[in-house]
Amino acid sequence: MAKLTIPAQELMYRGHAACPGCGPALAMRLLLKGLGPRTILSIPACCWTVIATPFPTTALGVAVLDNPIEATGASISGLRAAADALGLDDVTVVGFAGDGGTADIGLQALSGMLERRTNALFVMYDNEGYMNTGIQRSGATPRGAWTTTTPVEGGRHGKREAKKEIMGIVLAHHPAYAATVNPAFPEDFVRKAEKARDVRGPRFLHVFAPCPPGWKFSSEETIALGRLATESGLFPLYEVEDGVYRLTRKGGSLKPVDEYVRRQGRFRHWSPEEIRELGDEVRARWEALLRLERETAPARAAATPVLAPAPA
Ligand SMILES: Cc1ncc(C[n+]2csc(CCOP(=O)(O)OP(=O)(O)O)c2C)c(N)n1
Repeated sequence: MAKLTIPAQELMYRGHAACPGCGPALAMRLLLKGLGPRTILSIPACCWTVIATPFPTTALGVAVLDNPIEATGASISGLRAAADALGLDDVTVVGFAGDGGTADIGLQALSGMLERRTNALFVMYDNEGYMNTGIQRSGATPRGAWTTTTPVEGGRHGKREAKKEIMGIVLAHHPAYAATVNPAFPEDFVRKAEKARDVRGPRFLHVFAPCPPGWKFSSEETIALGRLATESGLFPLYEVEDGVYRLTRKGGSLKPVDEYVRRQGRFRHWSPEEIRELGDEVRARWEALLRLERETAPARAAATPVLAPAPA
């Protein structure tokens, strides 16, 4: 059997306030296993502020700063400058925000941090909605999903617009490192967190983070749903380092998206036709990713056998 490579040290403790089966809670646990104790977290208003830090308690074994929802990118730029001024070179400065605080309300501060090449890591946990304030739609909510602000009644059919592609937005800033991670694949997650700790420059992780109350599935299914999301191509696992794409999980054919959709109450109103359309979309995106991997692969000169010149 393959050797487990997940560090034993826990930096997220019992007594936190997350819901049972919370994807963002698993995300934090695995992230800190990869990053280790020399980490400073900046967390904006989101579920995680409530989970970790009802003053004067904390469920985290690292330093935490609460910041306004739009300011995470600016906050970690300031923290990095302060850490550098104090000579704390070994400290990893991390922004940890929901999809609303990253892809919508926090987008300009994130863009600024990436563009200034701030030496810090921004982590977006994607529970696909403004969950802390009562399951409102965000830019990252998928098309057709029910939320409290995209109802399914009176001829309405959930969110009309497509999910915002945060990786595309981030990659347009040419970060030093960006990757997708999913708590259902913990070893891949921790390896990428370790890499995100060690690379210098602006770094980004996009975390798949199922939300049982928001997506309407039962809390013991978080990992099963996570596996389905990646195995059916909805949430591919890949990393981009200095512009080179690498899929970190592939092989075999993609599973149909049906089971992923059918397991969640937020998609209960979908017709078979809509599920088929999603399947087509997902396959097209998967093919595009495979193409990017091929096109950005470093030249394989070293692998090409070179014939020694014939003796004179
Ligand atoms: C400027 C501003 N607008 C709105 C809010 C209210 N608010 C607090 S948490 C939150 C939801 C954040 O959603 P997201 O970032 O996706 O994280 P999640 O709650 O899903 O964990 C909102 C809208 C706020 N704190 N500040």
